[in-house]
Amino acid sequence: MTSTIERVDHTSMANAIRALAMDAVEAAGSGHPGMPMGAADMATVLFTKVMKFDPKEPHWPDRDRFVLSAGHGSMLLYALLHLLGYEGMPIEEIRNFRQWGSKTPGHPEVNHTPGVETTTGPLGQGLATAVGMAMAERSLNATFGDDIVDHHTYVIASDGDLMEGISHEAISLAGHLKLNRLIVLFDDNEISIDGPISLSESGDQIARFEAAGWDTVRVDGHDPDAILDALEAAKRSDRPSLIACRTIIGYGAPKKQGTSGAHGAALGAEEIAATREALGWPHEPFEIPTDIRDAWRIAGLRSGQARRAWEKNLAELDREARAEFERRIRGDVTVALAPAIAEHKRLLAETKPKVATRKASQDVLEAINPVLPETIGGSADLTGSNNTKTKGLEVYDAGNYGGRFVHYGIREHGMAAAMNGMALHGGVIPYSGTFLVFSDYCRPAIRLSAIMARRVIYVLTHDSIGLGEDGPTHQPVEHLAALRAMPNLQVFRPADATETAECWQLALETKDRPSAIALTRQNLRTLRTTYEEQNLCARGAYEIAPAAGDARVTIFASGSEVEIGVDAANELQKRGIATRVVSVPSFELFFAQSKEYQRSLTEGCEVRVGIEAAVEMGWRRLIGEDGIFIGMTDFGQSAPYQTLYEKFGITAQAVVEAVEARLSEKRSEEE
Ligand SMILES: Cc1ncc(C[n+]2csc(CCOP(=O)(O)OP(=O)(O)O)c2C)c(N)n1
Repeated sequence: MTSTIERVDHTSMANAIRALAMDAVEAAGSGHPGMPMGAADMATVLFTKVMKFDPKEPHWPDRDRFVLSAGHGSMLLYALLHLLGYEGMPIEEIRNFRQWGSKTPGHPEVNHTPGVETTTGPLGQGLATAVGMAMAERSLNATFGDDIVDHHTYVIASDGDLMEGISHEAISLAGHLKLNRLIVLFDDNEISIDGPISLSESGDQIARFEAAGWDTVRVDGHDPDAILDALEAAKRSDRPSLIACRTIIGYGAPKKQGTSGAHGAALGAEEIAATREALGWPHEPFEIPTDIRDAWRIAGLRSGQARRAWEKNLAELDREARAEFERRIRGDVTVALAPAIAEHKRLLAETKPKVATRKASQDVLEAINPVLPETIGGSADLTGSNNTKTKGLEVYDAGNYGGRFVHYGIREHGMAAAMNGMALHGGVIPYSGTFLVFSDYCRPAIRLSAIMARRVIYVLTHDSIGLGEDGPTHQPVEHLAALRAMPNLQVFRPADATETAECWQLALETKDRPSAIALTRQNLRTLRTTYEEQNLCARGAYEIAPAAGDARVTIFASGSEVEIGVDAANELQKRGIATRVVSVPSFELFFAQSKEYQRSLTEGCEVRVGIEAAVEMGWRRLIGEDGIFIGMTDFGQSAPYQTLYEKFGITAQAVVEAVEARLSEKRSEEE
């Protein structure tokens, strides 16, 4: 039993969070006071008694991770960071909640606010991201041992987090993998925006988690002793743990607590005055009494010794292991990667394989994985189709966290979010596969990879009607455009084995952006027949086949359609029309080149053509309003792929005819 004094201290400390949350939301005129006020007790116990972290070193690799999955309750996290003494979190930042340029945006953003581990806001994502953090922790632990990697991932999740579909994927994956370092505190307040949860939910969350293989317990979320006991028990469990904390949303606000009125709006001056009264918190807005502030600061110092001990452990590692750990945490790959890619490209120039780019991707991964032991591959149950597993990669599972291949199951969304968690955790580089068409199932998590600027690599195979008989449900047509529309995502569509190797190199060397690599099911011939040391794909688009003479036509094409472009150019040149072919493995990288370089690819051209077995959206920027686009205008069909290309008119002959027709139109206009 804790003494009365300690108990009073806990309450005062929790009330400091409540007061900051309600006052900051009031000052901003918007925000969510209810969640932080309700979850203040569990957060106080977690951060003052359980978690290992050091506000002076927010990036200490062996810190416990904390994920506020209910990102709308951001003031909970900001109040904690302020009270614990994180640098860059003075009281002014709390006063500036939700304002331009503040460190306290509406929802927590990683990279922006020290101490924030992941961007949250889209409900369910934080929980699923935390699964990846817990996976990465076990993976690194398997390599570097308990002295270097030994921490937990804690989550506060709300009703909304657990109602979202992604939570199913996340909790079943975590249960299957027995991620016992993952501990979820469920802010079980039975309220969401529309009112009581009973309006839309009659399930049993505890039973659901149990069915997924978790340890579960229900506690009073305002009883610090019960919360602490549950957390201590969870740390001893051999399974992931759910602690359902029954709380009252807006705890302390006499009229609004326990109602959806406390969820997402300022409480109002009158209710705030009444809350101060009810909580026994007579202090001015944003004023924290010294003794309470000191208690929080002392809590922030709790792990200083643990961190220093860890630093000693790291210093005592043998030189090689230590350098490797530090390299992995920095995320540097180039020294090992560049020679492996160069050697692989030399081999391709000799063998000139005719392979699908998904197979070419596997071949280059065979060269990459042995030199980059930090890669963790996977597939959403399409391992044999995505070709993401290489020789010697053991399966990552509960019995072998040293494995580097994850069978994610048919959980694309959970997989993508888990990869975000791994990339955020650091020390590992996640890549994993599904069909391009199912990038839609990953999209909310891909968007977060892009917002968070993390190196997550999406291997997206079966990238067009070229997949053939599976038909329109499996044939992506709008997905490349949709992915290219996303800021900060690199979308690659390589045309042959050499381009595939170069795109992989670019994806791995780009530390601060996710990449999607679109790959074919069907075989493609080698178009890059000579070895070039330079990574030509780095320019996004480059001349892959020069014109015989001054080019009158430029054909831009990506992926499997580059060979159609080359065939069309050969035919046009036979007919006396000089044509260059430009391969476009990445729009984003091309548009980042100088205007001069961009223009050089169409210099002197009368006609520009774009070929991609997908919708036109985005292509006009390359080919202009009067360019010819050869691609898809509707969903595909079920048939052998050669038939589909014929029937949809994506052929060299169609290109030749369109170009000739355009040139003769132009001639007659001139006459
Ligand atoms: C994917 C997604 N859908 C909708 C929202 C908008 N939204 C924010 S909070 C919320 C309801 C939250 O209810 P709950 O999770 O119980 O949080 P609490 O009311 O306890 O704060 C909704 C629908 C969102 N943030 N993310």
